[in-house]
Amino acid sequence: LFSRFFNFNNAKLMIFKRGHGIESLPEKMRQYIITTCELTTPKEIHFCDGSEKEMKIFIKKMMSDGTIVPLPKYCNCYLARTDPRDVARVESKTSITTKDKRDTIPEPAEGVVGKLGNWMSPEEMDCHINTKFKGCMKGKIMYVIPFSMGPPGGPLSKMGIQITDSTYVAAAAGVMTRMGEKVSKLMNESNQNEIVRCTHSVGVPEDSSSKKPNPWPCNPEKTLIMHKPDEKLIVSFGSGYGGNSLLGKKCFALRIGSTIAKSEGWLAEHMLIMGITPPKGEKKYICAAFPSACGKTNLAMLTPKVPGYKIECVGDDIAWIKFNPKTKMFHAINPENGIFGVAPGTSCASNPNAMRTIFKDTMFTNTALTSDGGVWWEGMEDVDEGVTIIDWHGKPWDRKKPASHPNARFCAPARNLPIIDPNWESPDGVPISAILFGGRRPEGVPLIYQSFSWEHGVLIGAMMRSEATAAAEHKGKNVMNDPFAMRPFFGYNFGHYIQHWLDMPKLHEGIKLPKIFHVNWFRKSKDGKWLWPGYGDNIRVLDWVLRRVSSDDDSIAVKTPIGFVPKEDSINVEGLSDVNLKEALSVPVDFWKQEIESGTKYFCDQMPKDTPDQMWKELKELRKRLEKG
Ligand code: SAT
Ligand code: MN
Repeated sequence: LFSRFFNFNNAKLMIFKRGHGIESLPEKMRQYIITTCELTTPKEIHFCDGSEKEMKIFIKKMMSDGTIVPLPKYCNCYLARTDPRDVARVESKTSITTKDKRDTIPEPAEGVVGKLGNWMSPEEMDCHINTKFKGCMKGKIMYVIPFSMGPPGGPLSKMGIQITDSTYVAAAAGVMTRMGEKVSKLMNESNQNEIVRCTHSVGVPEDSSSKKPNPWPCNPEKTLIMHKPDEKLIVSFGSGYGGNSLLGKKCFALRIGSTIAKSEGWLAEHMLIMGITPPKGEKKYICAAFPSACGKTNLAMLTPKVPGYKIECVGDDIAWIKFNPKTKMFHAINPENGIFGVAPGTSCASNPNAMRTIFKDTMFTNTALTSDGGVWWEGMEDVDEGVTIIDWHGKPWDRKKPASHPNARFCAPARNLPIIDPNWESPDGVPISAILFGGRRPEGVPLIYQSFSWEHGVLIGAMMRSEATAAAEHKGKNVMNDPFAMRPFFGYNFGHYIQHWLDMPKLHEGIKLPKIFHVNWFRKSKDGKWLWPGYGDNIRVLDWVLRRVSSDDDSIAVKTPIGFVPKEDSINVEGLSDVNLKEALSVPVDFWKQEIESGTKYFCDQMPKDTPDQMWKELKELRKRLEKG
C-alpha cells in the first residue's frame, strides 16, 4: 500500500501511531482511500486517531492559516468566519442517486415542480466525481477520518469513513462524531459493506506559488452534495459549511440513514431526544421533530420555569429509533457526539444550559467577535460597557446589518452539557413514550394537540408546515411544507417513507407505539403578539404530554376534529400573566378546512401516485370530522 501511494502521486503518509494507520483498515476501505487519493492527488495524508494531541495540531494549523481566531475570554474556544457565499446548506445542490428515479423522489403531477428532493443518475454522479475531484486536493492534506455514529460497536450504531481536505471539517468531525483509533479497530470486525464512505473536498486546490493563504476556500459555483444509498456513498464538493461538509450529520445520519432504516425496519429521524421527570412521577423520554432553526436545541435542553421538573438531554438534532424486543417499545439513540446549534437567539434567558455548555471546547462559526475576546450575536445579552463588536465579516459592526449571520453556529461536545442524560450513550438507546411534531405556525395551529391514532399521527407529520428559516438558502418568511421536518433530508421517495411509518405496527408485533402530538410555540394573536411565552414555559405543555402518555387521562382532554386538545384548566398557567390559553388552543374551523385543502393539494401535486391510500383515508376522515364541526 505504501509503495502504491508513492508510485502514484508521491503522497507522504502521515500516520500518527504505528500499527493503527490506513494499513489497519479493511480491504474495501483501503481501496476507497487509494482510489480517492489517486483521483484527488493530495500532497499528504493524515490518518486521524482522534487524540487530543491531534486536535491541538488542527487548531494550530487553522490559527496559522487564518481559518480561526482564538477566543481568550473562554476556555479552548475559537471563531471561524466563512466565505460569505458559504453560510448554510444548499438544498438545490443536494441530490440522491438511484438507478430508478422513482426510488428517490415521487413523480409530481404534470406541470408541477417536485419539491421532495433531487435525483441524479448514476452516470451523472460518476461524471461529477471524475471531473470535479480530479486533482482537487493538490497541494493539500487529505484527512482520513474513521468515525462512528452512535456509541462505537453499539447495536444501533453505524460506522463511516470521511475523507476531507478541510482542517475545519476534520476538527468539527472530532466533536460531532466519535472518531479515530477505537473505530478503525472495530471496522475490521464489521461487515465492510455496511461502512459508509464519505468523500469531501472544499474544491480549491492549493497552488504553491499563491502568496496569501485563503482562510475559507470554497467553490460555490461547483458545489454539489451527492448520495448513493445503494453503495453507501456520499460525495460532497465545494462547501465547507455544516450539513454540506460534516457528512456524518445530515448526509449519513439522515439521508443514507433513512434508506438503511427502511431496509432494516427502523427510523432515522430529524428529532431531538429528551428525558422528562415530573415532580412526583416517572421519567419518560420523548422525541420531537421541528424543521432546522425552529428551537429543537432550546427544547432539548429546556430549563423548566415550573419548579420540580427535571429535564435531561439525549440529543438535539437526530434520532435513530429502533424497536426493542424486550420492552416492546421504540428505543432511540442520538447518533451524534456534539451539538451544532444555531447561535443567534441563544441567551441566558432563552437557553441557559446551552450558555453553560458553549464557552468551553467550542468552535463558533460566523458569530460576531467582541473586543474582549468573546463572541456575540443577536439575541444574546448585551456586551459590557466599552466592549466593541466586530461583525461576522471581520469588520467593525455598523449596526445597520446583523453582527452575526442568522445561521451562525456553535459546535460543542455534547458531554459538556450540564444536563446531558446519564443514558445518553447507552448503546441500546432510551425508550420513547411520545413523538412531537412542530413548526413555526403564526396562525391557526393550536399550542398542542394529540393524534387519535398512529396513522392519524403519520398524517400530522406528513402535513407539517413551517416558516422558512436561515438554515438553508430559502428567502423570506413564507410557510413551507416540511413533512416530518425531513423534507431536505429524505434519502428515498417520501411516499415510501410514509408507508414505512405506517408499516411499523405490522413490522413489530406487540409494539407499544409512542403517542403522537403536534406543538406550536409560535402562534400569534391578531395584533401580532406571541400567544405563548415559549422556552422554559414549554414545560407546562410537556407536562400535559406526560399525563396523556401515562394514563390516557380523558378528563384532561377535549376531542376536536383535528385531535385531542387540552381542557383549558389542564395546562398549568400559574404565574403567567397575559396568556390567553383559550385562543392559543383554539381550532378555527375555516383555517383547518383550508389547511386540509392545501394538504390535499400538496399530496396531489407532489406525489399523486406515491401517496399511500391510508393517507387519503385519514384526510377524508379529518375532513368529515371538520364538516360535522
Ligand atoms: O447545517 S446543518 O444541516 O448541520 C443544520 C441544520 O440545518 O439543521
Ligand atoms: Mn437539524
